[in-house]
Amino acid sequence: ALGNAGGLAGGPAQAQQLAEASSSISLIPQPVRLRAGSGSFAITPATTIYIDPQNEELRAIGLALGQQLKQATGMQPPVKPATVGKPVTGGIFLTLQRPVDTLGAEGYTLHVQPARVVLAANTPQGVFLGLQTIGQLLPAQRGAGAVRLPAVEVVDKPRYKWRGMHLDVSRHFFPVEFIKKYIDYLARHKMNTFHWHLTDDQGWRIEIKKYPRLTSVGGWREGTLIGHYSDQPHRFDSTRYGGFYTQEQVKDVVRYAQERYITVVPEIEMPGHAVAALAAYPEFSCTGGPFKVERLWGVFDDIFCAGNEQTFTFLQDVLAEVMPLFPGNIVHIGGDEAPKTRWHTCPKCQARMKAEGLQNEHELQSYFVQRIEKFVNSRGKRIIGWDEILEGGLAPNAAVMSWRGMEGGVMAARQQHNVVMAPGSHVYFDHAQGEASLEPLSFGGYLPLSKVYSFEPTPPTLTAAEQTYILGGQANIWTEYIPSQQQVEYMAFPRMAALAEVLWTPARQRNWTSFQQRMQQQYQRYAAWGVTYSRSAFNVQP
Ligand code: TNX
Repeated sequence: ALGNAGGLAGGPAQAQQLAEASSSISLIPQPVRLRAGSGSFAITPATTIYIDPQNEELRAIGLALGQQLKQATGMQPPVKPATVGKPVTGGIFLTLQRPVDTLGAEGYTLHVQPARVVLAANTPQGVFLGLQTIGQLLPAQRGAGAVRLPAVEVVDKPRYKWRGMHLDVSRHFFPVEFIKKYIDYLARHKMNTFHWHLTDDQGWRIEIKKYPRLTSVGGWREGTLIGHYSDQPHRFDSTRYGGFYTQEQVKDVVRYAQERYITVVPEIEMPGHAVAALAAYPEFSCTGGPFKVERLWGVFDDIFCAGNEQTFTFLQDVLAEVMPLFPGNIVHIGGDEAPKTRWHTCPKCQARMKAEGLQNEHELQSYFVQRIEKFVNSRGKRIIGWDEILEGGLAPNAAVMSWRGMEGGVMAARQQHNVVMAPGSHVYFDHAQGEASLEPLSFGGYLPLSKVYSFEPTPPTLTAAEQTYILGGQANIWTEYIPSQQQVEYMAFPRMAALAEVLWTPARQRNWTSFQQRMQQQYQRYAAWGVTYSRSAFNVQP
């Protein structure tokens, strides 16, 4: 099905291009400042990685670099504390001792000289990000023997602080091993946020001890949709499809992400996209059910009941179990695509509206989100929601993830709320990236690499003060038509590379021609990592 998948033989012209590209410095994302020096640093059996003494976090990063070098060369350099006051020679020095104010928490400087390599940052996270740059100075091929890092001077820091990738594990489920791989890929692209879409109509994917039916019932659907989503009649096979993550597995993933300086943002959808939860606990709906975990895609009328006190108790119990698993300070509460059909005819919802003086069901949704926000805030965290949470009034401390274009984000920024831009027009990686006839079945929409590269997260219509509320951007991978790990990779790559550069590199330095050239080497890296990447960019005239 993945007709354009990478790893297939390219033409001779392309091979030639690849060979030339590999001898130059090809970094993605492009750093803020990059100056090629003369000569190179040779990695030999004598090369040592030095770190600031007594810094355990740097030690872990040093070990990671050692692994990286071992993969490239076959040799594993030792990690040793540097001697204070004595300059490192013949080694790679990771240090926090040359702080540069303007580089912030994620910036770094990297000096590769024939005598030494010095990677300096204000924080271990900055050092880790610089390590990704060193990784790209190494040849893509593994086990290359003795290698040389080209002399270079890099001064670098990200443009945005939210550089995210989302993955929907409800419509299709992906095991922990794949989630870790995905996190690795994010790290190598200097992304720092993983938005884990854990619940939806077609499956609840996180263990909640107080409500075991969420996963024993809500984690499984009877029959898997076969074939098209068009107007053809739907057919299902007879398998039971599903899965979920235990809390232990979630902790394991979060730890893994933390080691790579990636924040995991869990999403628990409410009040809509809740059919899997309602199949398990129909009493939290307006009608009482019964419901089945959905096997079709779409938007469904049965949502959490806003008139029922027990619904709030339930959702707070769920969040109380979820929040401690995630050290980051943001929880995604969904908020998108919640039809108000049931609320409109539900006596309890209508009574609630009357009692609270709410004019319409949008205000009832706002009431719903604000109650949840209060609870989340009381536990020291903040909420983010899809841009529908603007309707009926934004909760006081909520951030907005703008997906129906940029307008929601613009409105939120004007109200001095934080914003993450994820517009369907530019960063929906579930859309096809090449000529339709060559691509696997996907959601409608056409999103070639060049369009991702043209994404501008900060709307120029905002004032300078308003622009500071734009935290960054992210791409979403909804998996209705993405049943396999390989296909997730196919949809993610190479588009993640374009997004990474959009979110990291200063806007004025963005250059599509240069990016395409640098991508030649990135494709080689993908091949070496074993990534199923799309070659659609070769077939399509942007
Ligand atoms: C809309 S984007 C949704 C998802 C679907 C997606 C398909 C968003 C917040 N909601 O439930 O998977 O469209 O592209």
